[in-house]
Amino acid sequence: MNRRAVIFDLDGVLVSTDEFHYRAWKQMASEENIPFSRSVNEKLRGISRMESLEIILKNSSKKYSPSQKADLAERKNCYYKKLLEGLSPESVLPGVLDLLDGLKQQRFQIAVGSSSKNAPYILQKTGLDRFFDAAVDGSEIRKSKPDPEVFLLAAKKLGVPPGSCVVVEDAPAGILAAKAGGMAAVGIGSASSCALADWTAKSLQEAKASDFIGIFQSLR
Ligand code: B16
Ligand code: MG
Repeated sequence: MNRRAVIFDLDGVLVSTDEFHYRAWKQMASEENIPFSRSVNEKLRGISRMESLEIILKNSSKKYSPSQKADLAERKNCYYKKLLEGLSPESVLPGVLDLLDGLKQQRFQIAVGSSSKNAPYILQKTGLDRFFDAAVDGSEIRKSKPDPEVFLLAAKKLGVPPGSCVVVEDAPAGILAAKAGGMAAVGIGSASSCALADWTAKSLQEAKASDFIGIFQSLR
């Protein structure tokens, strides 16, 4: 058994559900007359649902009670789940399946580490679930990224030490989480300019299994 692992974030790395999060928050915010822009949305990558709501509500003049906040988060999640219904195996981002195949051929273990409570549904709808040796979702953790809990639990499930894991992330908060957990980090998309990342690419279309072998060799 290979004692090296690659742990993938889900939203924005394997599937472009990051765009669905944006649209669902936008709909809720518009209904509440709360300003919400793409730049605010960038701050929500990898952050839990309730923490995301708190960031959005900083731009609201109205004060919301805890139960009103729970209602807003639930409303957003309903809009989000409606968008998820349209997912299929074609929704998997370009380059992902080739990379997963390549990593398996090189006998890397592979896992998903997502802050999303919807991750199991997304993995099932896209057919990605059958590729992974382990998965951790938002319902299994108490602290979301930049805390390393989600990735440490994924490493534990795989039986691989954190120092032998590389995390692939689109969120600066996720890169911080990987580093806090003693793991190497690959930044793609929105995290492709993250100075803390050990390796970066615009998308997984640019990444090959051989790049990961190189990353592990450079860590020695
Ligand atoms: P949910 P990831 C994260 O998923 C998203 O990046 C973030 O935008 C979202 O708020 C969070 O999941 C919680 O998602 O509301 O579905 O539980 O990028 O860690 O895969
Ligand atoms: Mg993400």
